[in-house]
Amino acid sequence: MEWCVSLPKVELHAHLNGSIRDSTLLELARVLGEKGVIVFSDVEHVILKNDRSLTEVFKLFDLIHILTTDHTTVKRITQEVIEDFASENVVYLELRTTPKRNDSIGMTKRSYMEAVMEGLRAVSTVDVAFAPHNVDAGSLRESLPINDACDGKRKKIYVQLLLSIDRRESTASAMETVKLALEMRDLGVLGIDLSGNPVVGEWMTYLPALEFAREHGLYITLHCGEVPNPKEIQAMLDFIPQRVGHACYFEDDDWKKLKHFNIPVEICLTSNIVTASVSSIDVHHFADLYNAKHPIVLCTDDAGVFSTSLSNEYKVAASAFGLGKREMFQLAKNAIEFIFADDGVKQDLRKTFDLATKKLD
Ligand code: 6MZ
Repeated sequence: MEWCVSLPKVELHAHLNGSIRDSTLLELARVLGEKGVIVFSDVEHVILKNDRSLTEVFKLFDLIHILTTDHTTVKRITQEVIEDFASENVVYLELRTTPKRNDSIGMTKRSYMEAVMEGLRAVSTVDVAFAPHNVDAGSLRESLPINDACDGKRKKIYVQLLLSIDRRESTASAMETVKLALEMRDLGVLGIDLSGNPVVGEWMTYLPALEFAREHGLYITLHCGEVPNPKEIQAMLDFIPQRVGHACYFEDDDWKKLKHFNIPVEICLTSNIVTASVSSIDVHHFADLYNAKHPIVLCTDDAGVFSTSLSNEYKVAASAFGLGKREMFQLAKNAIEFIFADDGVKQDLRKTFDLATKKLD
């Protein structure tokens, strides 16, 4: 495990509200319990529970969203989540979150995202770098913090943002999120994710917003095949997103299409096993995709909800599929090729991995 922690890693599928520390959730629940908004003892065991079905996971998200409603808390969790990823040597993080509107506390999708940005700026344990849209590699380097991960003094983590569309949203609401993402490109927003309870909603509802996003140059990743839904899986693959998440319920035609379009897959082992989207680790599609050299990247999904970390996901892969250190290093390094940031960032990350090769031998 120690080795997996010291390995530099790239995290491409992490939901902000799913990555919160249990201790923070409990603290927030206690405060709301004291205010009489919730009954703490009812909520405590839900937070600490380990096994959760997919249905229970989405109930838990409803609870988490009650706990994290206000701007101050959104800022806090963003800061903590970034610090947690950085502390286990994640060197590049694409953090995704659903912009939320809550009229009762004057929250708009934009003000929610501004709170996220404040959290990003509040990180103090590491240098946070991001690559604004349309900046060439040369000037990008100058815009980065002076301290470099390579100098051994302070760590650096790239943080880029993806805005999520929740499957409960209408076309208009999804469109609002895409427009917000376009407005926030200079603040490190690179793309759009479609997520939320996979048994809710219809692909055609989100399609206009996703097409609009693509026309304007945003990158797109879709939760695809988290439950059996053959028509939707085919429609999503025909859309040719830049990446898909999960791909648990794919059939032969789906694998063919995925491979034909060479679409990278964000693999979330612990999440898939805990929610029983895959019945056991030894039948997980990681093995087939890995052996076929299809582009894949190990991710956490919801490190808080599933009590995992990216280092742990590498450890799980190593023991389940017999990967050695060299294979794990290569797997982690390959992920650079599937990030949504530009070539300047990729080059910088390749250097970070090359330097780490010597230390990790
Ligand atoms: C689908 C998921 C998910 O956006 O509020 N989310 N959507 N499948 C999953 N697999 C278990 N895990 C998380 O983070 C929480 C939201 O991310 C999505 C859900 O919409 C959830 O409400 P944010 O920061």
